[in-house]
Amino acid sequence: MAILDAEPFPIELDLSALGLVVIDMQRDFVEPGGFGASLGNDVELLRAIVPATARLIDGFRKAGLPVIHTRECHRPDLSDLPPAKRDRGNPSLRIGDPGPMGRILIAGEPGADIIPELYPVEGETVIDKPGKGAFHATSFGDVLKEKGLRQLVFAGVTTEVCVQTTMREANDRGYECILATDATESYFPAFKQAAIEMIRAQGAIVGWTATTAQVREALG
Ligand code: C5J
Repeated sequence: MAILDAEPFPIELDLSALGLVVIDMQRDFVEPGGFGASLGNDVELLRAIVPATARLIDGFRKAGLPVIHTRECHRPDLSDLPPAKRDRGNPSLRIGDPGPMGRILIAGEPGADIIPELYPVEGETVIDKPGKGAFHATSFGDVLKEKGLRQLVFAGVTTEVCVQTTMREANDRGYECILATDATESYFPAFKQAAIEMIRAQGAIVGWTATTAQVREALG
């Protein structure tokens, strides 16, 4: 057992049941020419968390603890893409359209893959998810059970969409969830801040927050 100096209060970590979930650190969200940029966002904001996320991943790898990566992406035939998702908003490129990094958010295309700096190593699980949350239409829940995990540290993008959705879904399923505040980012800094405050509110209603340094310290 180790104590993580988290907010809104410290949490005891069970290192035999702790894993890291890195959400959607894909080229389509973090690099120019992808889905995030097509929505008019400044992807540089998201790139800024790459060093902290790399340190977090490194800490889990060195501690021999599981790292699970997710990718938001769809089948090439778009059979798992509801029209309500494809047609929302007014992006310059829609999901499935050809872009500079291949078809936007399509499994197997270069843009849908994880950025090289944070690329999974052999043995790490990668979950392709068609939704914002990682549990919907995936094996994520089964993978967590198979690995015997009860506590999850979350990193990735974007804080208030796929990260927060997955964290809340995990919280409802009984997992203790911790958001690594410097290893997550939003295209809207105010949304990130609000998400962090929501998580910490009301006595950790949907989890805890901690910095990468605090998590690494607790990993020993
Ligand atoms: C979004 C995500 N924001 N990974 N996806 O569309 O948060």
